[in-house]
Amino acid sequence: MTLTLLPAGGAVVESVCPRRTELVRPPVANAELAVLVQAVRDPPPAPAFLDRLLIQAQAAGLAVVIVWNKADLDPGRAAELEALYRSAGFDTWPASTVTGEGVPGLARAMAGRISVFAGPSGTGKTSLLNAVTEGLTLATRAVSARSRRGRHTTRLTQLLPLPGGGLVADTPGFTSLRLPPLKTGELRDYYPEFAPFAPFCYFRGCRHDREPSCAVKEALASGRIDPGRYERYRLFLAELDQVKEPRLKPGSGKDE
Ligand SMILES: Nc1nc2c(ncn2[C@@H]2O[C@H](COP(=O)(O)OP(=O)(O)OP(=O)(O)O)[C@@H](O)[C@H]2O)c(=O)[nH]1
Ligand SMILES: [Mg+2]
Ligand SMILES: [Zn+2]
Repeated sequence: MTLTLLPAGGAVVESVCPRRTELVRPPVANAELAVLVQAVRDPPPAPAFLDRLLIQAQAAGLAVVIVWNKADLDPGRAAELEALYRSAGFDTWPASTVTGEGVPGLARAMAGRISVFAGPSGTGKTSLLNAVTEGLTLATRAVSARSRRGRHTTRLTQLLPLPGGGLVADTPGFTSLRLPPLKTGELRDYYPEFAPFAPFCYFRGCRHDREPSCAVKEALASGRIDPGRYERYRLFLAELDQVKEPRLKPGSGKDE
């Protein structure tokens, strides 16, 4: 959007730029990369929320990276979480604003692009942004000593220029997110770990739910797909089903 400020106050919208991408939460248009920040501890990882963010960002056409921040507090856990989401097909790494681990990689991922940070309060989004941007000192605040949760320090979404080119939106933390309005048959597209197996399912339109001879469920049974990710996938399927679609009737054919 281009605005012209009027001398008497107020502004006129001169033009509205096309929206190439659009996220509902955080409400940011035209971002190319979603940087999804989770802490390994304080606050604890929130996998169901992370999976919702992954679905939203991919469905909106953004590239995604997952950063496991505060790796200094539990390096072993950071490595586990990285391995889990890497084997699911995502670009992910541990980070720490205390040791500096993962910060150069983040700077490289963001260079020359429009990025948006998203994650729960207190995970260190603003701290990471300060770490990648020399001279930037946005306010950060310790998590509550009692609840180990963030204190909603960042209150506004703001777009900042990066020193090496590119823009980044720091955003307020949040922890709940509705799924985008997908058909149940579209949800599987946002699970890269299903892709190698899906062609071997008996039903071409298999949702990897209750269908027989499902290669994804076979991969799950043999430990090649993470059970937590799969379980949340099924909960999301049920959620989408409830929102809009009537259940398919039995016997609707091989190409359902
Ligand atoms: N141990 C450790 N603490 C960190 C790290 N990164 C950030 N913190 C601390 O975590 C607390 C929260 O950091 P913020 O950057 O304010 O978190 P945020 O995600 O921006 O939080 P909101 O603005 O509320 O959404 C601060 O006390 C930081 O110093 C880290 O890598 N390791
Ligand atoms: Mg913040
Ligand atoms: Zn299947």
